[in-house]
Amino acid sequence: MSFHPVSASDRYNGSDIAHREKILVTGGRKSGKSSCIKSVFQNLPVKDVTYIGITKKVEKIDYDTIVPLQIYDTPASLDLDQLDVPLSAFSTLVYVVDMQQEDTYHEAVRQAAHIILRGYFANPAMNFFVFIHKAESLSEDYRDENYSEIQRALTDELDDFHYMSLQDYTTLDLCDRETTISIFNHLTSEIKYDMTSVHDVSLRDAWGKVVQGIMEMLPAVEALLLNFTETSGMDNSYLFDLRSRVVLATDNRHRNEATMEQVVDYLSTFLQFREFYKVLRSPPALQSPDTEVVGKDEDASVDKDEDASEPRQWWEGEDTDEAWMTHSIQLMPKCTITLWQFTPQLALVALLHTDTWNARRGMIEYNLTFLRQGVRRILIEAEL
Ligand SMILES: Nc1nc2c(ncn2[C@@H]2O[C@H](COP(=O)(O)OP(=O)(O)OP(=O)(O)O)[C@@H](O)[C@H]2O)c(=O)[nH]1
Ligand SMILES: [Mg+2]
Repeated sequence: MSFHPVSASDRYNGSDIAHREKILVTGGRKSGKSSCIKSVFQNLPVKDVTYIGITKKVEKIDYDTIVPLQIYDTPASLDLDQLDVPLSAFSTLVYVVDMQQEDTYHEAVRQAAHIILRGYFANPAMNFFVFIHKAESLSEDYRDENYSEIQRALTDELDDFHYMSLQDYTTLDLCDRETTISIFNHLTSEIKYDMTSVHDVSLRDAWGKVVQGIMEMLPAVEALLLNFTETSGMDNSYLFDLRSRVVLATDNRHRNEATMEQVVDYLSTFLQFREFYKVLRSPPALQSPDTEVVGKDEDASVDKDEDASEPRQWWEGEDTDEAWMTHSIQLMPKCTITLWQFTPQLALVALLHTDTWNARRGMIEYNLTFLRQGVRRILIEAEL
């Protein structure tokens, strides 16, 4: 068993920030914006989110995964015109609403409608997500009620919005009722809502949808996963980003939260042994998650310049004879979970019947070779 280590030179050539997909994270004061980003993409332990502190200026978090990302963590008092790039540069907007703060819903919803409309005028293809956050803090009934209420309130706000107040930001004629109705219809069908909490799998699930929304290669990867899962007699398969534990693609069958939770828990537990693999392997050592994530600041540019002197993609310099990391464990008498690393960043996790695994392991691993090659080819082509 061996683990392909992630070294600085294995990473995407991230120095070209213009090619990063930009995600703008906004929301009210203390709604949980920084927690949502840092607990997933900077591996901040959940117990430490209370100590994050107020975000006073925009912080950019570069994250290398299937698509290189640049996530903007913003202060509550964000002025959209003061960003260092035009709003049109963002492919995705995530608005975080604190589900606990009923007294500020109205303000949050009003601000969300305004920001979403500005985003739409700047880039009509922008993806919109609303994280209705801190869900675990409310009882189940109350939580579902608030979740629906916030969605209803934002829809009403977009319906009643004084569109003409934003005329300076678009060439569309906002005096025309038909135009505003079509904007409203577009946004109500495009805005995706997720109930999230740093305390469970829901936040990673929501981020998975965000990243999937910007993966042009998603349908091709999903088709390969579906084919593999069906021909191998598996129940479910998930392509994970290893560091963030965000799902980048699935076979999209029998998907449910309990299974997701089980798979993410397994992966989290398994990844605690990363350092163990590091000891087994000779250098270059596996980097710790914190050092892999680079905030855009002066120090970071020094590292990046060193990388830039010898730009390498993740597939370059790989020893093709080296075995990929793989692992399997019988969770319950009838259920086995298996993991195969595909690239330094990605791993496939699959759930299947223990009988199937015992009887067909050879065939499954044979099929897997083709799946791995197929996924890697799609990713390499997307990079070139
Ligand atoms: N119960 C609960 N509390 C959370 C959750 N996420 C964040 N918090 C708490 O919410 C508070 C604010 O979190 P931050 O991530 O700093 O919020 P923010 O939106 O970045 O805040 P500002 O940058 O100051 O606007 C902290 O005390 C967190 O502990 C969650 O999922 N559940
Ligand atoms: Mg913050």
